[in-house]
Amino acid sequence: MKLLRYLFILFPFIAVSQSAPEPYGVLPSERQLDWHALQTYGLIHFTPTTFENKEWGYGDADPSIFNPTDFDPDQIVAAAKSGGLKGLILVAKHHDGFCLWPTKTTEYNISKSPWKNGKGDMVREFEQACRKAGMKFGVYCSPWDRNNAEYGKPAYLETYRAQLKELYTNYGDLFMSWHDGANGGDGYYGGANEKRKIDNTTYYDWTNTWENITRKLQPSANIFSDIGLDVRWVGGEHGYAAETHWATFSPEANTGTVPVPGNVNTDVSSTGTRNGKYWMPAECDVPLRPGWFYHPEEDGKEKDAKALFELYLKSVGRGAGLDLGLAPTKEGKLHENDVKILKEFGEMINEAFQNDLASKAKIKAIKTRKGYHTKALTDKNEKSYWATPDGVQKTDLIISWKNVEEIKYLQIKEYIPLGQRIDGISVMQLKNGRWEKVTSVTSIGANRIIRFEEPIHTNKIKLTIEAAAPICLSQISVY
Ligand code: FUL
Repeated sequence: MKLLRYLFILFPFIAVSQSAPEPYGVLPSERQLDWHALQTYGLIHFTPTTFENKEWGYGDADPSIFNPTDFDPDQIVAAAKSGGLKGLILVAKHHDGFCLWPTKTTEYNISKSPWKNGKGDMVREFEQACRKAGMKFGVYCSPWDRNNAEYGKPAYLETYRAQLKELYTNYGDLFMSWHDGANGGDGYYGGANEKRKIDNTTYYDWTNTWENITRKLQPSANIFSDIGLDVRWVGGEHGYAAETHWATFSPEANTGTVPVPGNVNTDVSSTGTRNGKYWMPAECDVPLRPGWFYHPEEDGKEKDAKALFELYLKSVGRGAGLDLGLAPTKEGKLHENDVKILKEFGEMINEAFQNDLASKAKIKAIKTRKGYHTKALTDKNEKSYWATPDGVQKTDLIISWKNVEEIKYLQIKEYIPLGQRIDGISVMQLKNGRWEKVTSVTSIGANRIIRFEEPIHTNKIKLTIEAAAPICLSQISVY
């Protein structure tokens, strides 16, 4: 205490930090913050459906067809990693009902296949390959099961829940439990070969499954579906979010009044809801190839690295996540085209965002909260942030350099633990001694990458930021 008093006498100008800004609106959980940090990950489809050369197995494929001759999870994981993917979700069971692990819940599983003489566990092998490479691991277990005789009846729900429990208890911490909304229709159903309809808003009783099974057994797994709970579906499989993407979302019902899984108006999922009820950012899922499964006739029709980079800017660059579908061939590895594309995609990202001009810039804010300096914007520490004083919801940040720089991208990150606060930013450049507008954007959130249509050449940029509460930014990068 004494020392502090002396310091004040000696340096009366030392300002005491102000308290942190009050949080604004709904906030992300720790598990969602971890998800935001990943940005890109992959989704692997590899089941008997691959061997049938179909997109949706009917549920009648003989397990004997599942026999990859050169299964190489390390090759798949390494290729994904070279593309900058930070985790992989394995489709442990697709709509055909075949379980890639030796489950006790159904005979229709990997132990009945010739692969490793029925002694294999593909979920385990993918999991271990991911862990070895420092990648996160998650699972997708399709609720629609075209093999199960009980599908559509209450008994099947117990089977499905038992499958989730097995996946949640035997494969370590999962970063995601992925759930899709394709439900009911025709199928094998234990030989019935018929059409079965279910009411997907009630049949799966998702609230109980997620609260009592997923949250209890995998508290750090993000639950993905059309209605979250943690991450919402973007509403299409094209791989991008709307220009304005709010991480907050108030789901609207498609029909009736209650928005539950399977009854969400996905037209609003891409944009989300400003000041929405839940923190529920969008995931943009999209396959690298035309389909989710490998089809030899689609060799050469993969998205190229440039197309993936575009999707990256329109998903990750809008504060959403990118979930890229990867489809191993019948051999059990990725096709050489896919490997090459992933590598090029990773290189493109590294090249575009390697030389951060903000680190050698001077950043001046018109208004700064005491103790929340602009140097936090370039310290590469997500936990530190620059903020404005209470009552200041609009201010300018000026970024300047000694010399004129060529600028293609501007990256801005809000300090989201305190909520999504910014409504919009307008960007100006100094040109011939005058401020000239370059562009303006709306939502910022976890990450916004602004690409200038043409690279700009200037030694000064001005950002005019408007927010619904004092502004909190954790990072500014310029490339
Ligand atoms: C959809 C499924 O119907 C597709 O087959 C695929 O698995 C995709 C990722 O999700 O809902």
